[in-house]
Amino acid sequence: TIKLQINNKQCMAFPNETILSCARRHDIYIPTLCELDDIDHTPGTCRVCVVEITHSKHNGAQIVTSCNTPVREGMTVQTRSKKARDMQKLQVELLMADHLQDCATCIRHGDCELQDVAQYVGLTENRFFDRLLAESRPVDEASTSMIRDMRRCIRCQRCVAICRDHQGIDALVMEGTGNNRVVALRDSTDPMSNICVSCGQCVLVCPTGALGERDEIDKALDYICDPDITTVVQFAPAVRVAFGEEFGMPAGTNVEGHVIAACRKIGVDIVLDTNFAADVVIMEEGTELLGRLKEGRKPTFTSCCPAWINFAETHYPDILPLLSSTKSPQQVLSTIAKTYLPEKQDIAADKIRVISIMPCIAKKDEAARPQLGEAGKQDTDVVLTTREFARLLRREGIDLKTIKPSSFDNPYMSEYSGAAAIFGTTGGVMEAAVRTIYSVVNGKELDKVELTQLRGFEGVREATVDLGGPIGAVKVAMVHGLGDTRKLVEMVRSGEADYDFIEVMACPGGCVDGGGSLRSKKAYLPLAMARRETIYNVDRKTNVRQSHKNMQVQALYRDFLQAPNSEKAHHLLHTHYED
Ligand code: HC1
Ligand code: SF4
Repeated sequence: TIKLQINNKQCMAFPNETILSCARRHDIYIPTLCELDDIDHTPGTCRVCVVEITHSKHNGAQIVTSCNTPVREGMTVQTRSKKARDMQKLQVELLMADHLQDCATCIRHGDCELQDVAQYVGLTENRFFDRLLAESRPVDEASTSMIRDMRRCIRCQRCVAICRDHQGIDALVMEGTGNNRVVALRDSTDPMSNICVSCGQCVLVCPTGALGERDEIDKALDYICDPDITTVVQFAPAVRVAFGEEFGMPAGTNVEGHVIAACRKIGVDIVLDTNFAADVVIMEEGTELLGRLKEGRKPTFTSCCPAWINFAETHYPDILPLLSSTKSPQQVLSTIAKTYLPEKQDIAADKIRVISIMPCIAKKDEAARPQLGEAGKQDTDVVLTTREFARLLRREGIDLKTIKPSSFDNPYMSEYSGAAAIFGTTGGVMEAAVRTIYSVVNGKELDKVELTQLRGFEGVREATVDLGGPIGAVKVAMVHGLGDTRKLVEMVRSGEADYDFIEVMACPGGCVDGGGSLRSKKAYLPLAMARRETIYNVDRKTNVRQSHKNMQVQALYRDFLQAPNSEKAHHLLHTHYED
């Protein structure tokens, strides 16, 4: 080990450890902006982490960036000396000068890492205020789901790293020189060659408001406030366990009742649950899978993750026939809300608008797919990310923490099984499907409904499940994160992998850490475990743990759809993909 002093405190460091890392282990705070420990990203570009080395045998006194300067035996470091503080402040001032300073109009206002460091260094004026520099940089609004505002970019390149190293997409590059150096889509001159799949992982790590979803809060409010419109809100399995944090509740708090109450308070007419539709998806997808297994067609890929669909369509169009044709729960809910619900509740179908709250930005792409609407009208009218929903509640003056929780009251489309609840975490769709398929094949329920082999956090997990009857043992796998997905797809194409059924979630951890979730500053995916534990507990506490036992789902088939994969069900609940 190496001995050194930081702020007059004796510290022990590992060989080659950086000053920043050693300081952190000794609970000494140094401001950082570009650096992100969770993804091992220390490009040293923001220069906010400067500290003063007051003594070193090798180089003497100097100011250095602590994120990429290694410790040395006998070194003395000051992070809060006047010189260090002045230099940190100057760096932040320079960053601000090169950044659009219209903070109040920014999607990250009040939740921004640049604002945090500006406060930390005590920035009270900016001598280099010159917004013209930043204003000339591009705002890319070409995507349905996200906006890349390069006027707010500080060139930390976290987005470039996450897309390249973790998602394996490599859609982002640095382009231009000097003040006009920005992050751009690879081949940005040719929109047709866009390889971004809207997974939103780059948004989760962006420290400022440079990357964000396309904000549709006003569109939602327009519908909610229109007395002629019946607004239906649905919210995703993961939202209820990944939303309370925004309002100061512990990670993983189940705020289902709070979300329902908040929706009613802002004037939503009908609150439904995406979980209900997840049960319907299992009925459709399970039946489809069983049919394919009987025909010997394999593997079948799940199709509820829209960034995965974007990925398959753009990167591996030859595998599209392997994808389940069942629409995602979001789309199933919207379709049923506009067909079945009007029959049951005497509402004019053409007056219904569906707003969904999703931990995902690719769901905005999904909602806009032409094949998921009728006569040019989207089935899902507005998709709000979890972040947008939080901003909407703040705009309406609602504090989730103080609201009295409520419960679902719709008798047709709000009940859900434990199988639906676990859709929100990776492996959940697979587990839910196995529970129902086993029952269909054997006429009895599985003894042990929890498929614990699929519940780790490794990128690819697999299990062999005995479905009994003529089907017998099947090999199933689940993969999350697009880097591992690419590897698995390559193995399927080369014949190296012989799975029967594969669940894919584009975001590491699945929807509990989707690209539309709340952003955790200076961290990447730290809350997934707490959120998924709550989801598993919801499943354990739910009376009904299999989709086919959901009474409202049974009523839907009895009164409306006839049977899973019936002609009507096929027409309403299935889709196709296009390369
Ligand atoms: Fe998901 Fe899904 S689980 S895709 O991860 O199949 O977003 O939560 O809503 O549609 O149900 C997301 C979550 C979500 C769909 C469901
Ligand atoms: Fe890459 Fe996903 Fe961001 Fe697109 S949304 S640039 S694929 S990380």
